[in-house]
Amino acid sequence: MGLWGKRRDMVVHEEDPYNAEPPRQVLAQAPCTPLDAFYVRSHGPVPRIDLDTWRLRVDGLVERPAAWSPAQLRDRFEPAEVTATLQCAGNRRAELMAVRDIPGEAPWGPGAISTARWGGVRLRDVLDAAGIGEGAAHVAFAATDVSQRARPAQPFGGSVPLAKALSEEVLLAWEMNGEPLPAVHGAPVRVVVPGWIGARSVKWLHRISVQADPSDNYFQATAYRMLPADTDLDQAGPGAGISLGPVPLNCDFLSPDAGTRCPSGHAEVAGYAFAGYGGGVARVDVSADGGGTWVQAELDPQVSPWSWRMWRVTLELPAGEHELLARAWDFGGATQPESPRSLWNPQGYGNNAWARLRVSCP
Ligand SMILES: Nc1nc2c(c(=O)[nH]1)N[C@H]1C(S)=C(S)[C@@H](COP(=O)(O)O)O[C@H]1N2
Ligand SMILES: [Mo]
Repeated sequence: MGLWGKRRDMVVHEEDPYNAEPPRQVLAQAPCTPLDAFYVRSHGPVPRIDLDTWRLRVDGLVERPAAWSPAQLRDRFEPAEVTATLQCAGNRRAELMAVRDIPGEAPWGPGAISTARWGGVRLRDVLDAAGIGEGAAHVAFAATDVSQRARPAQPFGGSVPLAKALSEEVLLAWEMNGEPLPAVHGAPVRVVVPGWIGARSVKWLHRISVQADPSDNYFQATAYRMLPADTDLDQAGPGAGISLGPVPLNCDFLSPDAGTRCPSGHAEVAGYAFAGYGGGVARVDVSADGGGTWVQAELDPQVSPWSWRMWRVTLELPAGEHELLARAWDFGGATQPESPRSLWNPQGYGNNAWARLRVSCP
């Protein structure tokens, strides 16, 4: 086993803090990602937490501020489960970096995305118990891990608008695929905000604050924002650009692996598509001729409105090198942009261009 109980074949972008994604083929194996393969994105070291004294505080614009122990959370609120895909805003950044360098950021491939059956309680129930006060518009989450990457160094945090926080799919989770939440994924309790970028699903949660404005944490106010391509990062202050929330429609290949040979001329091709915010994937097209013609992939069931959808197709390919393309469509008839060129941004977020994969058939 590798670090933090992960597979040895994880693609490790950083050891400390641990940042790693699974190989494509491993993600292809099941709609829920095994815990030893689920990607990890952390901005600071896994914090040490004393469970005897740990309390989850709920404060700010609430009528009844509270502090809950893990046992009290379990006893007081109804259990809830949601199967949801988590995707980092930096997923597929490597393709943006091929357009133009993005210094200081990890070159994530297509695997900064994974799916789990999350278990815990609804954030809404915990907020209801506190009683939302006058002027409330955002719910901020504060964690205990200190990130040296933030300016100044500070614990990780973020927020979501009150309406999302009160949606039934948003959980305070302590189980993943029926197992206790592993330390590296945020134990004892993390937030899970289905359909939103991974950064809003705050791990090692210790404080929930209801407030009038979004969190002023570095990872909400400065990082995880979509900036115009010509922005000078040294000049852009907090609040610049678009605060990332809902995940844009995306898809990628999971099988075969990049560079695979398919001697028989049949290529069994599979991948994922994720309509984070759109409620489901309606169609996936695959092309072997640069987008001249497209075939529609077969779609596996949509396990939950908040999960990705696996797809597969068999292609007959003549001998030679091929570049395969894939693009998903949502139920609104929207599809993905063609090229990462039009999406490049200084922090390398939100690449959802058509997926590309090279295979060779001798
Ligand atoms: N406390 C804390 N929460 C965090 C982070 C972090 O560094 N610290 N990283 C965020 C980001 S950017 C992502 S993509 C997800 C990744 O969750 P995972 O490591 O469980 O896959 O956690 C989010 N929550
Ligand atoms: Mo992320």
